[in-house]
Amino acid sequence: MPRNTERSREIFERAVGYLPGGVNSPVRSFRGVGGDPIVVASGAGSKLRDVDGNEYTDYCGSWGPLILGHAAPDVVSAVQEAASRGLTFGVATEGEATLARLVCEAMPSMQLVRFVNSGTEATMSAIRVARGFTGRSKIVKFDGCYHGHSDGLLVQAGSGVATLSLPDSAGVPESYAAETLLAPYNDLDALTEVFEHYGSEIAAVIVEPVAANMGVVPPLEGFLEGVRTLCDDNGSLLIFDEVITGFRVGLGGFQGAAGITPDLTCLGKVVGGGMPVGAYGGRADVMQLIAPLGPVYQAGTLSGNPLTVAAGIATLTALQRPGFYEELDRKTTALLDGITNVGMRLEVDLVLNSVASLFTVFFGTIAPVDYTTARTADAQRYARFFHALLDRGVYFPPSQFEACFVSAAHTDADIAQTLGAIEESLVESR
Ligand code: KE4
Repeated sequence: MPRNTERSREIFERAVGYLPGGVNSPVRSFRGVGGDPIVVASGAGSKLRDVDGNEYTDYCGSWGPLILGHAAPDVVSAVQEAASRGLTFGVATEGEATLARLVCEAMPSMQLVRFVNSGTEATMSAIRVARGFTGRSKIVKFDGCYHGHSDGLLVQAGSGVATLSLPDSAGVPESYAAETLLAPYNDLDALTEVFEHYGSEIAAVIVEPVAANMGVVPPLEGFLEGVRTLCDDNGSLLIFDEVITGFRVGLGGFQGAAGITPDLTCLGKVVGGGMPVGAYGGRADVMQLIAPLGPVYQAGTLSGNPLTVAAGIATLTALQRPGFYEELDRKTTALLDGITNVGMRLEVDLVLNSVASLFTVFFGTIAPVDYTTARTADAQRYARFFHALLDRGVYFPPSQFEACFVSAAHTDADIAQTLGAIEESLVESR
């Protein structure tokens, strides 16, 4: 029985008249999978409900923040209580210090932390303070990693490794892009070559410790340790972009799980419990350069706002409950084992990359280790699979090159229903 999409279509057509592409963030337009986007009316637990009344088990989770699921009662009531006392003051509040303490206690490498309103702001600011601290201008990022949309991070590879990058978006001056160097993810030889050419000019390397914006691509054994060593040997700072992995893979982030200490860390998503958030922090001697203490300027009207802080405190408090992550991992393992088994039984070429409750189903035979191998995945097959799932009440991210998320709100019954939908969708999308 085809889904009724009448109201979604009607509302989206109106939105297109006022919003570029009808959306406030490109990936919501379904351009990656084709077809008309759904328009959501509400969420509760593991479920999304669209304006036509269709219900979906949600594995996109608003791209990562919703580790507790939609409208988690403790989070909603914390936000409602905070809102009843005022939405914003532009003055220091106790909650900011409380959330900062929870973050610094969870990730000891973050000796000081500053809250902002998006992951983009967090990475942009971390890069600025790294440049201020080192007095250097170049930064290194990895192909396929995404750190938000600040100018210097929207770049594509130049003619080869150790060449200056080129803009990957209109509106980014070549001069800005030229301050960014690129290397393939998981490729220490290439990064070594970049440092051989530019080591003394490199302020920082920024890396997703688990890449999740080319689909999920975990670090190979020794990769992150090698990046740490190259930074140390060249006087550059190491920035972990844990906007996705922070509080997702464990209370201590991926740095806690891997036992690697970055100089700076960027957070977002989970730390704000679904409210607009970003955070950056790290070594005190670096963060003390941030205004008003030092010469690196960064500011924000709604940074650390009471509602985000209330949602963040409620969320991190829930994450501290004994067994939280073990239960999340148990459910994720049940889902992934099920997908693997049905894929084998149906003889479908699919590969699962996963870390904790983060995973991607790649259609292909190669387990991606970098952007080049990730792009060999069959995005058209994924698009057909996505829509077949949608028709069966399961919402995966509308792109082959994004991550799926399991939340504490997903039940064993959800997992079982999802596996049935996946089996039928794999057959339908051949
Ligand atoms: P925001 O500015 O979107 O809050 O965060 C930027 C960002 C930074 N670092 C990492 C590792 C990220 O994944 C992101 C944003 N993630 C994307 C999806 N993977 C957000 C979805 C969107 O752009 O609408």
